[in-house]
Amino acid sequence: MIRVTAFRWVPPFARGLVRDLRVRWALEEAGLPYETRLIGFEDRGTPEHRARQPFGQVPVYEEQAGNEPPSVLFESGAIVLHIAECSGTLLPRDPAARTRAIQWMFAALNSMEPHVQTFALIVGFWKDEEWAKLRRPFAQQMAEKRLDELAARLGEREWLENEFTAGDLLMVSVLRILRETDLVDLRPALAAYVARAEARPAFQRALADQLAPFAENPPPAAS
Ligand SMILES: N[C@@H](CCC(=O)N[C@@H](CS)C(=O)NCC(=O)O)C(=O)O
Repeated sequence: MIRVTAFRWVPPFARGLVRDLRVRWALEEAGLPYETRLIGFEDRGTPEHRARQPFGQVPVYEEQAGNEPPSVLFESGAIVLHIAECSGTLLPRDPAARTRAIQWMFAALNSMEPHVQTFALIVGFWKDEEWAKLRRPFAQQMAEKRLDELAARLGEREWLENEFTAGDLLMVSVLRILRETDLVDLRPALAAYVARAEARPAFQRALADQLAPFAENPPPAAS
């Protein structure tokens, strides 16, 4: 039994971006069924949730065989790697190609995501803050630099390596954070890369399953 912890409601700007989507997508690519544990923002600090996710975030991944205690993982990148390793999908069999795919997973989370996330927050969440207006030009410069470098490497390729891997899954997940900006669309190779990945049936199923509870659950009562 596999269980993924996700939020039962998030505001519209976060819908389709919450990081459980990466895990759902990997599970769909691997053909592994799962159930969800949906939590509210108010549950982030509970001892039960902190025991599974020390930072109070989502996603959490639980795997349980029979009555055994579940094995629990947090960090979307680590979870996607685990799913890829256990399922034999999303990582090439050839050892060198496999290591290169893992290298792209780190590149997505370590070299791209910090700049992408910072810029997206500055132009979205914090856009009216004075400090954000001052910070914006450098944040944009850094995000664009990384995007240009990625676009140059991707070139005409379909995927970062010879086949779709967990590296592409995470890289596209990171690029999607910029969906409210034109930074990806301004780079046709990246825009086409994201569109190719989003067209995968596994992504479409994962996205639909993340979005469904948001329509069914009310926002938390204002405190
Ligand atoms: N590095 C973590 C980041 C997880 C993360 O940022 N989760 C967000 C949702 S996308 C969250 O739970 N935010 C609520 C909070 O930080 O309190 C991962 O990739 O799993």
